[in-house]
Amino acid sequence: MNYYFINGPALTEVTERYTRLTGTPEMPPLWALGYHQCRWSYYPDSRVRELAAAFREKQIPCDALYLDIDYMDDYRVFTWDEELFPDPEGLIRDLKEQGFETIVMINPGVKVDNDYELYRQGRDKGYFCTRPDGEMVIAPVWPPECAFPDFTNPEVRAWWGGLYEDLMARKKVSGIWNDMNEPAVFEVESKTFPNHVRHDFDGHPCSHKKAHNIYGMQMARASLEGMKKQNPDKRPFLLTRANFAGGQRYAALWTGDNIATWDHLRLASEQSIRLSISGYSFVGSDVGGFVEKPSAELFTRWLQLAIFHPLFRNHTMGYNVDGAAAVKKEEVELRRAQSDTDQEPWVFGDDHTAINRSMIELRYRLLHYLYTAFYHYVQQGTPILRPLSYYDQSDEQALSQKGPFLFGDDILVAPVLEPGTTALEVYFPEGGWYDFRTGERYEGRQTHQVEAPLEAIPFFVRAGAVLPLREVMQHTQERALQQLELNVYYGEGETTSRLYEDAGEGYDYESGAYRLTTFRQQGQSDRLSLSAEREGDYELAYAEVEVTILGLPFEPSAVHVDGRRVPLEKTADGDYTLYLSDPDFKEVDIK
Ligand code: MIG
Repeated sequence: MNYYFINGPALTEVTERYTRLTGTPEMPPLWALGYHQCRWSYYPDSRVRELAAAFREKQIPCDALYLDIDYMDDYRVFTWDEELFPDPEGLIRDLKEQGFETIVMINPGVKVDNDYELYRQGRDKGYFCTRPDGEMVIAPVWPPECAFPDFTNPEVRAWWGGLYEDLMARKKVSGIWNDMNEPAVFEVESKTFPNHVRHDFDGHPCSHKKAHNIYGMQMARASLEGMKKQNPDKRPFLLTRANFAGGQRYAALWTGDNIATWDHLRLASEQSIRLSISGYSFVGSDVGGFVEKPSAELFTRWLQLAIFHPLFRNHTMGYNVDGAAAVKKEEVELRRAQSDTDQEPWVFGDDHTAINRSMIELRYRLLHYLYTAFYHYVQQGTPILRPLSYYDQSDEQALSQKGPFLFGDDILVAPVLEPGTTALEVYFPEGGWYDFRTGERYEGRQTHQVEAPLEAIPFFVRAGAVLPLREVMQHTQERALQQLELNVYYGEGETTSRLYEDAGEGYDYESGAYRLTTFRQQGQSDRLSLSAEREGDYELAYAEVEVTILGLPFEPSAVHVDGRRVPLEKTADGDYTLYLSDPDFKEVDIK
């Protein structure tokens, strides 16, 4: 066993160095940071089309829809049920035209069936896991008898990766969801393989005792490599349930089957933060809870928390029975008629629909900011979610804070994790913090009471920060950006913030088509100057920048942008707005 000691001494640096040691992912496609809608399962295809239409009709932004196991023909991976989905290409194309990316599930268990080409290939080539006596491991998962590819064998990984050709290159799905890759096995107490199962382990044969923890990660690796090969110009999106240290290079992760309770809401927050400081930032929970149906209040609070989780996905088990052998489709339909387990953002009454819509819109407003935080994660290993102790580890009060957390460098989130909440006591670490909703400023190293009515999640922007805001769209690629908004939060002394932009898809950014802006703010009692330095040559779609200045401690008399005097408008809230027609501005000076 090798031990690594990492002496930051700053906590953020410990995570950064650990993450660089075990690896960072590539930039995700921008759409993958939008809102995702899932359930077990949307079928047949007409229901998926209705779902897509409902999002657009109700004007609730959404970028991705999922097909859970039922789209397959009798749970045979890499096949389609021809009755439920007679024309997958057509469906996926139509969804794409409406701005939805399709993500489909692929499990490791391969149905034992001599009429199934994939099974025959794996069996004949000896690609499935075996017992010490050389016999194949056969166990029940969705199909009653499954064989399991040995993903620890490089040849098997290459084979498995190649199987994605039809899904990726022909049917044009945008993402893959790997589930049950612990590997999960039904009807045994351990819920997984016995220890004696053999693995290739990249040419160093060993037992499952050694390979268990990396089995799921090697499946994700095989999937990602295959996806990249099929569509080399597109950024892949892969979601996995099982993974291991370093697996953040291959896939996003969700926290598994949770329950629609307030306890699990708190766990969703804690688990996501812990994963993030363990090098794994592309994480989130099943919003609303997987098992059972949340109350309207719990659902809204969950959605509000998840705005700040890099993976933003609503998922529920619907009418199915978890962990048991397959429930017959007719029975599922019967239960569907008898009970209501729908969990889309509009099923909790009109008041909640309006709140839920505005929360998802808020996520889309914050996408530039999240994308920039993701860029730092990819470049530096900087965790996107951090406990307050990461902000100031010399602050004892900050060390003991459990609820509030940091989202990127400049935002402090105070999630509501209890029913009936209307206000929260929030401890603020060093510095000044502006309530995003009202612009009110709170001083740090103190506890303040803040409003937390159902329709809003309290979050605060660091004094001195420049927060980019994106216009709301129904999906990330609805239209070219018309303008950029920048909220400048006055802060004393010098502060830096960054903004990363690129095409949000493809790899041109690797050859310079990106734009990294470093903003420097200098705040004095009678003057504010903001400079912008840029790197990269990505061509922006927008030509206008709207700058809003909040918290200015003096009455300004003159504003200059790159030496030229420009007008400043005072808003109803007492902030100041100026419009710049040159997104390449270098210097804003306010006196
Ligand atoms: O035994 O594919 O965690 O997200 O909906 C359940 C059905 C199998 C477990 C996953 C869940 C998914 C479900 N799967």
